[in-house]
Amino acid sequence: MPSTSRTSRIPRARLGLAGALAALLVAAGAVGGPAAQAGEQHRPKTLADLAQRHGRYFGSATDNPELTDTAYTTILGREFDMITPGNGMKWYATEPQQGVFDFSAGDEIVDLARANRQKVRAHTLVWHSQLPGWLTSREWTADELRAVLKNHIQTEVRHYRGKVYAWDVVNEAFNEDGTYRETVFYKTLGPGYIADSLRWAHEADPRAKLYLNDYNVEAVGPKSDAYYALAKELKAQGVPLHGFGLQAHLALQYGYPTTLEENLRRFSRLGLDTALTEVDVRMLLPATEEKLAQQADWYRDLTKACLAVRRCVGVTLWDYTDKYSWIPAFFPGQGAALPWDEQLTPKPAYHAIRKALK
Ligand code: 9MR
Repeated sequence: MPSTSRTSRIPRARLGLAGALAALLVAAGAVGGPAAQAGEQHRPKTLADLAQRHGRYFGSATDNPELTDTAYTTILGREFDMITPGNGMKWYATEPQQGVFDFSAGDEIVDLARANRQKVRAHTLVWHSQLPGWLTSREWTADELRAVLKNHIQTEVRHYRGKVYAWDVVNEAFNEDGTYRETVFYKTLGPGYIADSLRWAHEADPRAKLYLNDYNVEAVGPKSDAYYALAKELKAQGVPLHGFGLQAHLALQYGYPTTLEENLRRFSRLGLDTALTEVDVRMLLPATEEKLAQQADWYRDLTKACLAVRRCVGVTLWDYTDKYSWIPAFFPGQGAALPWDEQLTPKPAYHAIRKALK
């Protein structure tokens, strides 16, 4: 279970007693003026508050360009206790030239998290996508690429040491059929690049929870089976793997992954944390009342699946509002995937998540 600096992490019984006492004192006029009376006590519970009562977090991705939108950052800072940079910690951003590191985008998000007393899921160290040109535009020998990879991982992880809760160390390593994706890392270094990456990251920050992370792994099937087999092997070899991230980019037209809970549970049994790391539920546009209701049911069900499995530590939305969703640009004609609409108004999905967390 993640720890957090938020006051609501105080064990519930103590908080309950303290809260009751405070309420009594306020009611008796002993402490606080009108502002105190109108403030904290009547503050509606946020998704983070509700999730924390289950020992879980509720998070959102965010991205640097959005941070000038104060209506957006107000909700981001209020509702969530975990944030993830959507792009700022990726290789193209952090090592734009070989050996030249730029952590400004990631730092901005870590600083924001600190200001809002949120934790950070850091994303991502080793991925075939969003790599810098210097890496993709030439051939590497195994020795060269191993050195490049180790240096990238350790420099970045060391930079954020003690500042992030978890790392998506390797992202999207498998194909849909459960074979290894033929990335530059796999082709040059073989499958051992995954264990090596985990070991290097662990050396650089022994306290960070280290994850493998992928999409289309929510249901039991060839791709999640491949992760299950790999995780089992890595655990048996003593490789520092702590969690499995299920991105959960779902689409109404493809059906709900009904084996999600069973799948989470089998990874838990391996001694791993699990997390839903990039949740969105897209639909074919236009969004109708019916589709939004179905979407709400899916958000409810995935939240409940996480709550039902002890080692499922939390849920992260892949940004919280349709205003900043990646979906319309990648899947033309689809969208409306998140619990807040483009005007930052909560949708049925938001209320369904709240209900699931109660
Ligand atoms: O949200 C990210 C978007 O802004 C980028 O353009 C995109 C590029 O592929 O990556 C998005 O995030 C991805 C994440 O890093 C890994 N899983 C899939 C996400 C959606 O593409």
